[in-house]
Amino acid sequence: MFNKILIANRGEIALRIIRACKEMGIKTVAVYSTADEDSLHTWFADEAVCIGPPQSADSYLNVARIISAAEITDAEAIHPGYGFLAENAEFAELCNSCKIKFIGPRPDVITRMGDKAIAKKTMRDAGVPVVPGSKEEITDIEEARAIAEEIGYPVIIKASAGGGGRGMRIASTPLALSTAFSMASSEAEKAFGNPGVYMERYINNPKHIEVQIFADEFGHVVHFGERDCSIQRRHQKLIEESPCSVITPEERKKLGDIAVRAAEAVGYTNAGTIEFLRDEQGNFFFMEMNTRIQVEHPVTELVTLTDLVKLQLEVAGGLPFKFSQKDIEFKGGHAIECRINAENPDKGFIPSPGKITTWHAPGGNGVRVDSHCYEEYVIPPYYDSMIAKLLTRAATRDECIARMERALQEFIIEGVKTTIPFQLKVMRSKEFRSGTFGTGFLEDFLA
Ligand code: MV4
Repeated sequence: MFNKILIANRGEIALRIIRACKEMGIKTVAVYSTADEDSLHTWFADEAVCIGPPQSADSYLNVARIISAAEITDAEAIHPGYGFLAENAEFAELCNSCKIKFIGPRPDVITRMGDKAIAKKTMRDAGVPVVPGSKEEITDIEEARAIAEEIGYPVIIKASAGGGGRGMRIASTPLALSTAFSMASSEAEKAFGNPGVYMERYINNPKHIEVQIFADEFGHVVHFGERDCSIQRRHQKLIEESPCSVITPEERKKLGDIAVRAAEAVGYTNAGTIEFLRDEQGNFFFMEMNTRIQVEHPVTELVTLTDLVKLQLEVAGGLPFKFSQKDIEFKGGHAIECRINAENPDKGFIPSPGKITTWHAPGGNGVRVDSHCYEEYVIPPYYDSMIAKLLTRAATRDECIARMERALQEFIIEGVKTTIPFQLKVMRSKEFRSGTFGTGFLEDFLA
């Protein structure tokens, strides 16, 4: 196992990783920008190295400074968290060539899954169900027309280099398709430097279901069940839960087996997520693979009674799994996560940075709060607006919702606007309580 690791991230996830390290006897090195001198991740690490000014490009994305910080402090490995450099294959490659273990999958796997058209082709070849559409990238409008006729309208054009909802266009008619195709391609070129696009049949109001998978470095792959992440606004998740209300244990096993097969097909190692869309008829289709630990991993930790970050460290440290799929049970019941953002939901969710003048975090049975914030902390304007993850766990979904409603009411944050009042309204809505909502939920709810 490692003696010391560096955490190339900030905020709650940096703290989350530091906590796992402390419990495992691993020493920690934090890196921080000048805007994060007073963040808890900077305080709680054994050592902290300033890597530059606030702008991410000059600090948390500055590869040379991060590698130097690891070398100066003798860190043996780097945990990238999520965002920033977590899915940057060149960074993973550079770590490995500097004899610093990158805590995540191999660089070639990151590259392969980073191109969404290649990822989809890889999965189809491995027998994973995918949405009907183009087999590869489409290069001209004639080809696009022909495929759209075959699969039927509406269709969706997606950027190969996109992902997470960036660079998508929907077309309902052949006329709209020409515009959608050329716009998607030129937007992709501008945004990602790669004009490649592919096409799929458009699925109306699907559920966004993702499966947590994990692989050690000895070829063992397991899954930890699914998360329902359908409650999103402009591709920003606001509420996640596990299990998904509409999935039966038989379906869970089937979906889990598919996800494991997908991970095996690419020689995956460490933590990963396979995203699926579930249509209103209950069919599942592979969408994307995320090659990182995700924001919402704690809902899975609560229902499976595991520590996924510790498992990441063990696997990267070269340890084989001490368990197999049959040992993974869903004894935690139900878990829900609310991402508490410093945003104003009454003004289109605009960011609301600044000083937190009052901070009373909720507690009690079945409540977990992951946050780098505290009273008097000043939220810097340079980064993501998430200031806490509030999770509740209970035996049943109804109890879990009641507990979340209680915990949201207990959470008192003053000085900045937060998403708490909005999430309280969602908890109280009939539609959310039904559990049958799709990705269209928030748009309808806001209207
Ligand atoms: C789709 C889709 C409908 N049909 N693909 C958005 C994020 C990216 N991972 C995939 N996305 C979608 N792909 C087909 N063929 C609808 C979405 C989508 C969506 C997916 C998950 C969560 C929220 C969403 C919101 C709008 C659209």
